[in-house]
Amino acid sequence: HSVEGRLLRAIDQDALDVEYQPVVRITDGALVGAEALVPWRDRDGRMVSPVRFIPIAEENGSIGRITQLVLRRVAADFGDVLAAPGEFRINVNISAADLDNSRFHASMAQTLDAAGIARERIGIELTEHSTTARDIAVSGTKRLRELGHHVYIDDFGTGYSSLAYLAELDVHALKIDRSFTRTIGTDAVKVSLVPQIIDLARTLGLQVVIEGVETEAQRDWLRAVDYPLYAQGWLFGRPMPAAELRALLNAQR
Ligand code: G
Ligand code: G
Ligand code: MN
Ligand code: NA
Repeated sequence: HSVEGRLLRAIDQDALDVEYQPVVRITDGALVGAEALVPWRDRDGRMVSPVRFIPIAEENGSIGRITQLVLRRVAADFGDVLAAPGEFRINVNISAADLDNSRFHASMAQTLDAAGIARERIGIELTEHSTTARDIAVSGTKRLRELGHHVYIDDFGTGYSSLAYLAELDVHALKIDRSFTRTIGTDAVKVSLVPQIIDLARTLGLQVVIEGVETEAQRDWLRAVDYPLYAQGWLFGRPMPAAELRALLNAQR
């Protein structure tokens, strides 16, 4: 059986895991949210990265079902927290193909409404991608924003978006890709780009999430930045099962 065949079977059997990576406020480490991720454990428990299987799912049209599966799981795992008053937010990744798909919008409405989850509590992450038709990205993100979602550009800095495009998309936040984070505190050329991206976000009035924070030195550098920053990374928590995230959440209250 091909990877594609096994992926389709995993979707059919609702056998994809959903894990949650904490998102914290950099100043005090407060848990403000989490990103839902799908680590697929193929046969023998082997991990297949989304980097490998998401493109397959986009190609064969099953990506919409993965997005639905993730949203349903988020509602099942954290519906009570998200339906109660609070700020805690869970982010899901969507594909450009979802934006253009009325079934995505309908099933998300149904899932969230059934669980009593307000749109504000679900963040939507969209990776900038060379093949995302610009008008679809602009109209699709506008629609999500108008519904109340927080919209994030994921992996910022690795894609193709121009400044004009960014202004036109009018998202809430940028997620700075971990390839930039890695260079904080080193002599690499890219080190200067993190302040530049933060300045850009400041100019555009966007929130910033720094991905891939692994060391205390990186965190300390980010703490010294004169702009409110949020972060994800192994220093704060790896992607974890829902029960573990819930324990973190309870410990904070
Ligand atoms: O977990 P890992 O580093 O392999 O994730 C790699 C990429 O896969 C990330 O950029 C992430 O946005 C993407 N990804 C993870 N889960 C999902 C998902 O449910 N849907 C989509 N479209 N992308 C996902
Ligand atoms: O959506 P996105 O591209 O951000 O996907 C997040 C991926 O990055 C997940 O697969 C997650 O396991 C991985 N990741 C999260 N935090 C870290 C980190 O601190 N270091 C590294 N190397 N990978 C991370
Ligand atoms: Mn993401
Ligand atoms: Na990312």
